[in-house]
Amino acid sequence: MAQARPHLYLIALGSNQRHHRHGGPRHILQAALDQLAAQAIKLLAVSPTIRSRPIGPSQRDYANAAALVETILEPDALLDALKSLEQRFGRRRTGRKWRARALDLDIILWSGGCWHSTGPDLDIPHVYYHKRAFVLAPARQIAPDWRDPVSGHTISHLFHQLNRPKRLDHRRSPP
Ligand code: PH2
Ligand code: MG
Ligand code: MG
Repeated sequence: MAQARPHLYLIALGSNQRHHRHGGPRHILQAALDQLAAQAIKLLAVSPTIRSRPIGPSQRDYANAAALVETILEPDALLDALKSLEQRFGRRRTGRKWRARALDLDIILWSGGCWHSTGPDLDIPHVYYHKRAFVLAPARQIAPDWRDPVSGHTISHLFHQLNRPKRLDHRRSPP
């Protein structure tokens, strides 16, 4: 039987809570990567871990990283695998958006292009990633040339676009 062709994914990792066994956010990300690699999810590249200021209501800084992975799992099956890993790290689904979490694993890009599930569960490309330096900064270290299938821009371009100094708005009159 022919082997299913593996998919490539770019995954963003985040943590801003301690775990009773694994320790602080950096250790949690490392443990999560180890557990991904122990499943049928091959780590092709892992970025350095950065510390980032929280976006949203949570007060604690995050550890963020990105991983380029290869797997035969389709997007919805990979999402299930990532969700169960989040739960094993104590993540609870409370319905409250962006609360502090021990582990967040988001699918950002997929070699197959775009994916939209019927529910609100999964959109690839990730809806906000092009506005998030905590995703683009690690991602550009491992996949700078990966092109967003919607805009056609590379990760490297999106990162520079986000960090470009904002142009002054000359239409506004001085206060
Ligand atoms: N994740 C969020 C909301 N805010 N802020 C930072 N710095 N890093 C994150 O990973 C993060 C966030 C929702 O998933
Ligand atoms: Mg997230
Ligand atoms: Mg998430």
